[in-house]
Amino acid sequence: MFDINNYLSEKKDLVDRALQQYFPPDHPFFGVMYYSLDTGKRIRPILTLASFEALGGRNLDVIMPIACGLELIHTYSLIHDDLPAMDNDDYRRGKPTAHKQFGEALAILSGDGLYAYAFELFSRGSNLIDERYRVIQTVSEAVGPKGIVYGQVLDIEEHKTADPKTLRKIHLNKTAKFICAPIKCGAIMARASDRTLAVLEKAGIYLGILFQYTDDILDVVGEKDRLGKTPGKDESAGKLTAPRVYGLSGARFRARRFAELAQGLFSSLGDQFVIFNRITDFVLNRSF
Ligand code: GRG
Repeated sequence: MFDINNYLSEKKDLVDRALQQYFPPDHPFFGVMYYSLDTGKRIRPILTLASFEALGGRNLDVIMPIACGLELIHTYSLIHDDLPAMDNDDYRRGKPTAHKQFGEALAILSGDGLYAYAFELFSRGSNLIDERYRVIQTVSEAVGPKGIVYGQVLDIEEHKTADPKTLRKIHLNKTAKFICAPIKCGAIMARASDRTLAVLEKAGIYLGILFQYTDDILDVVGEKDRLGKTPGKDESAGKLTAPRVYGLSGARFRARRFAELAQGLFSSLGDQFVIFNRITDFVLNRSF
């Protein structure tokens, strides 16, 4: 019987092994960069592998540098998000944040290094050049000023009122675009049609909004000290979160609705996308 937890754990192991290969211990700064990369659910690279495989992609050598590059960018964003000038967090992924471990300067540089190294990985390989170009275009849009950087700018503003439209803008830019982009990257590398990419674009955004809903909900009701995060920190810092705008049960209701919207679209792409419905269920019900 198919078990989503086994699936995620097998894919995570593959990603973890590939990441280790990209960070050989002989480089003097790779250890610092790898410190922050060392744990995590690996959801973004798994989404890339899943869409690549759903569309018939088989060659891991083609997709792994791209999947792992996305994890590098995600990790850079976490390191910078944790800095004193931003969220000022002491723990991330169950251990002291990079700036607590190495000081601010090296933390900033390790984020910068991960970000640039990701693009080196995206451009590795002498085949599928047009597809690689589209991957770079897709990722840079999702993580730049039209994506997570803008989301972060909105997120660190003080929000005196619980405005649903602003919440939607934060969720879309801070999180959803960079959940959607990995799905699209896998599809691009498998040479998906424009029609499939258009459906994945919408489904990926719904899945990404759902991802941030469950993150906001877990901030309120998650296990104490979830991987080092202080429960309720976001709400008490005046952040705009789904439970603050809609209440806990309203946020849960809407999360289920976003899951259904994503699943309807994934289902429309055929049986090979059923894995995305299981991943969506996992995101909806996750406890970490
Ligand atoms: C610094 C440009 C810049 C952006 C930061 C990533 C981010 C934007 C802020 C971190 C806080 C946050 C809640 C971001 C939304 C995305 C998100 C839910 C990140 C956590 O991702 P997971 O759950 O983490 O995939 P792991 O550790 O499992 O990889």
